[in-house]
Amino acid sequence: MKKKTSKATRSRKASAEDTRQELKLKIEARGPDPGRIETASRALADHPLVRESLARTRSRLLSFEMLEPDPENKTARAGPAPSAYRATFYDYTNNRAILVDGDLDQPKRVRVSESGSQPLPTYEEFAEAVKLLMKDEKVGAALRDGQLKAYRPMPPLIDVESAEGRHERTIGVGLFPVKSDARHEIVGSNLIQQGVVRFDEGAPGRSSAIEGVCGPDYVQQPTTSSAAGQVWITVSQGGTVLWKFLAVRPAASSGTRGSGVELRFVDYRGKRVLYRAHVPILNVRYDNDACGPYRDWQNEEGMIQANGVDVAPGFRLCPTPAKTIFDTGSDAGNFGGVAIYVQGQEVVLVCEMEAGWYRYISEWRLHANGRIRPRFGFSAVQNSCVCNVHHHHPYWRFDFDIRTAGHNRVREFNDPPLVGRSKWHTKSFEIRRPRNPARKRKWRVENTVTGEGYEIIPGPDDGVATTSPDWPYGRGDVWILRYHGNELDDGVNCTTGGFGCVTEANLDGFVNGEAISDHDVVIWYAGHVTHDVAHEEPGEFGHICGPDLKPVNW
Ligand SMILES: [Cu+2]
Repeated sequence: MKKKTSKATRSRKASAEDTRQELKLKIEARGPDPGRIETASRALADHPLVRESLARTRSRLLSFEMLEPDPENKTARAGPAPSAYRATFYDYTNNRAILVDGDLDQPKRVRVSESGSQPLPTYEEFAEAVKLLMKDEKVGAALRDGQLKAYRPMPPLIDVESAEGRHERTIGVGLFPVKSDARHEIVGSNLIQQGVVRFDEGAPGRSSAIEGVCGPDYVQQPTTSSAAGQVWITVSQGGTVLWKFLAVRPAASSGTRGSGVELRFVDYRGKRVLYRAHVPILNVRYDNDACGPYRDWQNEEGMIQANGVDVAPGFRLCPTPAKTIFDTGSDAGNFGGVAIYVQGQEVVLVCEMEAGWYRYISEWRLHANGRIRPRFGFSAVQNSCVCNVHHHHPYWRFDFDIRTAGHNRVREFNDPPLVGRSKWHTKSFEIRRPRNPARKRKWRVENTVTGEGYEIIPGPDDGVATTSPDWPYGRGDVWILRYHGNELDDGVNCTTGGFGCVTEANLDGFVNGEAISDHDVVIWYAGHVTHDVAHEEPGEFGHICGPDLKPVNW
């Protein structure tokens, strides 16, 4: 009884505090206007140059992306959103991608080029691939009458060589038996020959489809992998502005394969903390290479449960916390995009992303006290691969600009000290550093002129690359680099190993001896998370990791 009273008192006290210090959000959409993009992308098919390229072909618009200046130009101010775009069509008649580069402000001027590269399939293209399978004499009937359920597997594209040695566009489709004794398999839907590719082993190499599967059921709902959407978020408390930053939805995020929920121009109490913070690299390695390894992508938004008001394309402001697959154990949702909500003294941004059967959570938590908790979560819907022990590796890129882009330096803390008595020492040149929990190792980025700084404190679940069972796949824990506008990601654009596809993070090449003290610095921070589905607690649907970023002398 006594316990109950004290609990009630505590909660009354807490709620009084919360009302007094309630966080207020102001959200403003940053262009371009979705209507304008829609109009431009529709008009594109009628442009004479595009018509010439796609005349008498079977084709589809795969993506329409707004482009940022490349390389990044930091001296440009955060003005209006860029108006340059790239539209990617796939021409199935000639098995090639058609790239159309243009500018919303100059609708008549476009540049058309062709490419032999294979863009990642979209949800709509996958749906087309399934439709094609429905016509197949072997699997078609079972798919049509619901004995087989189609799902999105890894890898998303299957290597099928044409007579001249080129890859024919072939979409991977998982076929899972429902109330039938049909075989579980992963097939290819060849959109060039319009036929089905099957494998003796039941799945293409580096993948698996056997009787045993792990993870919640796949729910076929649309995803979004390219769409504009960014918002300015201002967080204030009692009339004081605490946070101001730009949030970019995964479907509009930077990098070769997206970056998850991306934050830009992050200011705390009117002072710049980060120029850009994102996750441009994500990969997974299986023990004994049971499947994969896979390089993932972080631009495909899936569904979560989020009730609230849509404040901009891809953003929903919610009065209560949004729920992802980690909370519900369900793949279904009522919203695809980034949910924003306040939880206690934190503002939370969260989005669930899909890559094949994987479900990833990209989350940012910004506390009234200046603490930032970047988080990444790993889950999956039913498939045969994830029943095997595997290791997920997200790589955050933190482009700190403490007060200014330049005049930043990084110091490392070790307790016990590495040498002598000093627990702090300055990093003078670019370097890769291991996390070392035994020395309570952490890092501090600070402005050498004004003294403010932010600490990067490793999280308890972030792992250590060298002790991860898949070492050296993870490559490292922390890279401290001089800033370069053309080093926003490592440029890898393939999914699975072999055929010249190296899925490992390729960051070591950026470490080439440049001085970093009193300069513009960037920190890459990797997580190494072992996922063993067989040992998950009931109600546990994956793992979450991430460091804490904490202000000092602010
Ligand atoms: Cu996993």
